[in-house]
Amino acid sequence: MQNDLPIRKIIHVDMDAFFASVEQMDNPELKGKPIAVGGSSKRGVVSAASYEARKFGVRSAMSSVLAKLNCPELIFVRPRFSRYKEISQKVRNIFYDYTNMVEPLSLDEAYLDVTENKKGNPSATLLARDIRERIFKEVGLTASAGISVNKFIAKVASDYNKPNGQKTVNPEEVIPFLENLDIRKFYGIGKVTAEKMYQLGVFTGKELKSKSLEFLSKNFGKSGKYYYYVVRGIHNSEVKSHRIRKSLAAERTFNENLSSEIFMMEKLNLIAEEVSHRLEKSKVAGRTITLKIKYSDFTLQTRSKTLSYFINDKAIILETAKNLLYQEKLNNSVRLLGISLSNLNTEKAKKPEQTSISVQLKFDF
Ligand code: DCP
Ligand code: CA
Ligand code: CA
Repeated sequence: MQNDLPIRKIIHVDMDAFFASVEQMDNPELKGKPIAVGGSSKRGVVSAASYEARKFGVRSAMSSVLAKLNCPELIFVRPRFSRYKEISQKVRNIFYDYTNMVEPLSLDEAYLDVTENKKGNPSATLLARDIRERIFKEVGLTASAGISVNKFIAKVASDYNKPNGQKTVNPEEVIPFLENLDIRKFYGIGKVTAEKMYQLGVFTGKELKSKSLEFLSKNFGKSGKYYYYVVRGIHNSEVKSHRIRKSLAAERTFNENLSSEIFMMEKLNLIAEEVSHRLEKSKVAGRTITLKIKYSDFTLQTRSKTLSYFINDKAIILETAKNLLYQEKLNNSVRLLGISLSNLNTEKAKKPEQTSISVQLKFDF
């Protein structure tokens, strides 16, 4: 089925109602309610709908006006992309505890190749369960997963038991799974293509499989070839992990803006501990310590110090971060503190850099 290639173990993880779930988590008043993330104005569109809102037919990409008609109780919430990115990063860091072969597709989903994995666990199904559990415990959100022999099937399968579920398509189940699959569920087949398939009498994988390569190429161009092979369980695209870890960071956003030094020290202590713990776990050390300070007016400041040796030790990280914090007066009360270690010993050696301060304006967009 996979030609001569060894069977791979691929997990596709996708967060449930991502933007909407983040908003419900951060604002308990929204829990259990139909909400839509997006603008409520005449020209607004829904980015994400909570599962409560979906019962009323509210969907992503729907106009806000129509959404409100479908669901008069609908509550609109403005998107906060920086928060979604922050959570996305946390989720990704969990993935990297399992494998370095992680290919993010968007903020809320990624492919993982766990054929070889850092846990030495041969069961991709159990790994997926573990990953989802950790996301829930550490981030507070639910995710769904698909597990199979290639990216295409894993992606399709992650939708199967959504939300908060997972589906494994074992090697021997691949062919029947694809044959029974509704053509609309094929990843890469949108509404327009599905319509065209219908007109050609193709409604399921089985019917798609009955068409020749020539026929599909003639009707769908280059994509025809892709359809021809994926429906036969052949999809050799690798999980493309672009990232070699360049830095490792931890940060905390505070519910209230901090101006007291005692509180900041307490937080810094926790953050240093987390960074150090993660460095040890990943078996890396770094030479550059960067302190990130986000002020209550959302301006962002980073201050860093490069040492002449590699460290992963909490005491030194904390000491350096403290010095950086005291190095210059704070501009305002603080809403976020973070520490990152870069110049990791997994990279090629570089020249030591000067202590630097950079201030940049950053808007949440
Ligand atoms: N998104 C968007 N506009 C769209 C589709 C999605 O802004 N037209 C954003 C909001 C979603 C996020 O991307 O929360 C992830 O998109 P998904 O398609 O994965 O949908 P959800 O995560 O919202 O729901 P599901 O539980 O079905 O995955
Ligand atoms: Ca999702
Ligand atoms: Ca998604």
